[in-house]
Amino acid sequence: MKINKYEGYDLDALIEEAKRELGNDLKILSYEVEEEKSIFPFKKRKKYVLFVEVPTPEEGFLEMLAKEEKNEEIDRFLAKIEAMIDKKIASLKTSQPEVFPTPPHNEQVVVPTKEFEEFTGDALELINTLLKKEVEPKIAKMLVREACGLDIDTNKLDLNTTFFKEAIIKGVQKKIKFTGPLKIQKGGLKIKAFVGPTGVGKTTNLFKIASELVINQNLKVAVISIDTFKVGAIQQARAYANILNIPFFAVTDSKNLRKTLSNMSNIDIVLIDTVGRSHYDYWRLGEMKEILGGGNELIDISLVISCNYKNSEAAEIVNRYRTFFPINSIFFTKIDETYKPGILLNLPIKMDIPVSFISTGQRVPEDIKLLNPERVANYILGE
Ligand SMILES: Nc1nc2c(ncn2[C@@H]2O[C@H](COP(=O)(O)OP(=O)(O)O)[C@@H](O)[C@H]2O)c(=O)[nH]1
Ligand SMILES: [Mg+2]
Repeated sequence: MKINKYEGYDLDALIEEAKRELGNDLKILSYEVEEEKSIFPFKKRKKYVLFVEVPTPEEGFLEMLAKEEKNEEIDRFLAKIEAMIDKKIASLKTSQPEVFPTPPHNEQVVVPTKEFEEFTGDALELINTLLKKEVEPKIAKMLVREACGLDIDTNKLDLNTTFFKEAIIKGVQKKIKFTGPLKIQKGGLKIKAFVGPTGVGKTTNLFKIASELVINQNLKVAVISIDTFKVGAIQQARAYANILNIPFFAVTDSKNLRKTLSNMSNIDIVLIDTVGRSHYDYWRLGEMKEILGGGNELIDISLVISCNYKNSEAAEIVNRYRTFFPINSIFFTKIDETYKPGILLNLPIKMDIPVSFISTGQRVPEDIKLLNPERVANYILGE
């Protein structure tokens, strides 16, 4: 692989120069920012070094695919691998202990007496409330049971709490795991990556976290963007990193990730942003897995999911990502864009994955909250 190096004081100008030489479909490998030393502090300037891959005709297999060349051989091979992955996903699904039907999308949810005949009174009322928020029936029953006792008159289950909120908190405490705040030690290099579909809010929320760590916790943070395809996608992340004045690197392969990580001796936490792909895009996910796997260090992976996804869609996304990455936690976003946030209960319970944060709007850095049972209950009840 041939690499061109561009040095200068204006990063955008360097990118433009590289584009003029190598074409618009530029593949930036990495870039470095150096504070130029000067005896006059006010004369300090930032110097950028940009490394760009020079495209060659004999590219690797993945690059070839990236260009979407029509090649029957490759198409057949792809179809075969996709079938294998589908089979793997299907086996994962069947290994789930239960099947959870999705409730219909209508406002007027009537509790069918047969399905919920074990409940009475307020318990039934709460189930109705949960179904309206698109909590799946089995999940609703499972949660409400945790806050019930036997009503002697009817011999059925009724709430033993005064308020719905208390009942939901009880259920959530039993059924959902919470990661709690990020545990970062000064000097101990922690690596956290955000994966998930395009547009869910990975980049903006990564920088909400980065801001909190830099500004309030005084930690040394670096950001690495893994972009396996388009260069334009890193611009937004780079802009945020410049605002926070933290080191930012863009890498496109595992060797560079390893190299970049090995130079981070004085960093407390590295946040890795990935460029979202369709979860049906096996090749991009495969590439990303390869790059993330190249870091050697243990990477804590958060799957970012928008609360306005349909339940079935979200489950599908989790299953697909799970075949590629060990998902340590779910990071919910866009709670402000839905008034039926049943997904907050359905997904972590069905998938048995801990939950971490929730993004409550577009503002960086303030629109983010750590999830706990009380917050989940508030969002479900719309408080
Ligand atoms: N309403 C709302 N918008 C959000 C939230 N989080 C992110 N966004 C917006 O969603 C869009 C995509 O975000 P981005 O971070 O670029 O997504 P990415 O492709 O996953 O990196 C941006 O316009 C964000 O401002 C949220 O919690 N609520
Ligand atoms: Mg992004």
